[in-house]
Amino acid sequence: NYQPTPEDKFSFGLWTVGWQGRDPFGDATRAPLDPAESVQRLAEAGAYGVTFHDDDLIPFGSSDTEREAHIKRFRQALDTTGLVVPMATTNLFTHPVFKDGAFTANDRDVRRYALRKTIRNIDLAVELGAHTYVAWGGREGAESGAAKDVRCALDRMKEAFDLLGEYVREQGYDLRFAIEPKPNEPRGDILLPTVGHALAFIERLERPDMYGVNPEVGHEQMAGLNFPHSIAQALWAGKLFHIDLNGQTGIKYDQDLRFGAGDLRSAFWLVDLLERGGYDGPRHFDFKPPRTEDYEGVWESAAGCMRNYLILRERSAAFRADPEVQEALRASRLDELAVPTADDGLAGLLADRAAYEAFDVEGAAARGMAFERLDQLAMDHLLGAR
Ligand code: GLT
Ligand code: MN
Ligand code: MN
Ligand code: MN
Repeated sequence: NYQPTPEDKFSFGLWTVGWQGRDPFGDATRAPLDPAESVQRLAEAGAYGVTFHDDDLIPFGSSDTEREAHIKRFRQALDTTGLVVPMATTNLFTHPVFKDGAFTANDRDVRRYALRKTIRNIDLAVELGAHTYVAWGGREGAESGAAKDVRCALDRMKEAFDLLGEYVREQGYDLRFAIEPKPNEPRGDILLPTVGHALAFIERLERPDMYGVNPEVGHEQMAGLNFPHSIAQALWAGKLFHIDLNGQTGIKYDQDLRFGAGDLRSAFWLVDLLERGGYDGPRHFDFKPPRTEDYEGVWESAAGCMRNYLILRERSAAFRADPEVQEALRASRLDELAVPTADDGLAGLLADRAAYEAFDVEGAAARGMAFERLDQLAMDHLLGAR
């Protein structure tokens, strides 16, 4: 049975099930969804958490009293359902003021406003119990060459994250930042386009420990990259602070399909990695139920995200437990990859005639790697044929 429970740590953004289906070519196909209802429905479906942008919860331009009323209603829904808020984030992309970016807008007043908007929502995030703060710089980028001095923009990006880190430190908050890369859309080219770019950027910050990444399946795949490989490197660096699960079919616009749709084999290897790789954070879905769906379809789509994760988790466990798979892994020498190349040190390596002078190059070149058998076993498990 693939019934999700809070122990599975599934969470959803308010903006996902609440997406009204507006796209660049068409109007909304669904009525607005009350955040309190989303909380209720997500809890009934077996999720444990809900996440939000400031503007998902408190419509942009609300007065202070309206703001308090929205927060109160949301809090009540959390209290009655037991849903938690593991993460929150800032909308720095919808309002026209952010058309040239937020932390890296050419206009200094816009950059200062973006920081204040973020800080205001950090306070709320912490009040609601969040420990992760996501930063997706969707508008940080350009459509043309001279429009953005990228080296200056990276200075401003660093300045922004350092200031936010300083604020969190000063307040004594238990909160870490997770930077979400994306290569393009809505800007022609976005800064920090991939997980690798973000990891390199983080090391230039004043307090690198406070920052990690929030990779999204479709965003790496839009750049033709192998998502499980990106996740493996983030885990290896100790930087997988959060994750956005969804589906994508190759290099095209950001589809945000439900998790499991799109590249299913990649989804299988992703779940296999997350479940074995020591990631214990939320399994967060950032998808958009297609605009063809009414609300019945929206809740089907949300349930499908969790169901597919659970099916893949079971398939991956079966794959790992299969004695034939274990034998195939040995035949492909995965155990040997785990052995250091020169635990005898540089001197040992240089003195070892078997490593070079007496090495049977042709013999080694002739060895098959047996990867096809291994991969077919994975395919059989994924398809439920074993
Ligand atoms: C927006 C974007 C997502 C980000 C969200 C966080 S909002 O929908 O497309 O990938 O994760 O700001
Ligand atoms: Mn995302
Ligand atoms: Mn996306
Ligand atoms: Mn998205």
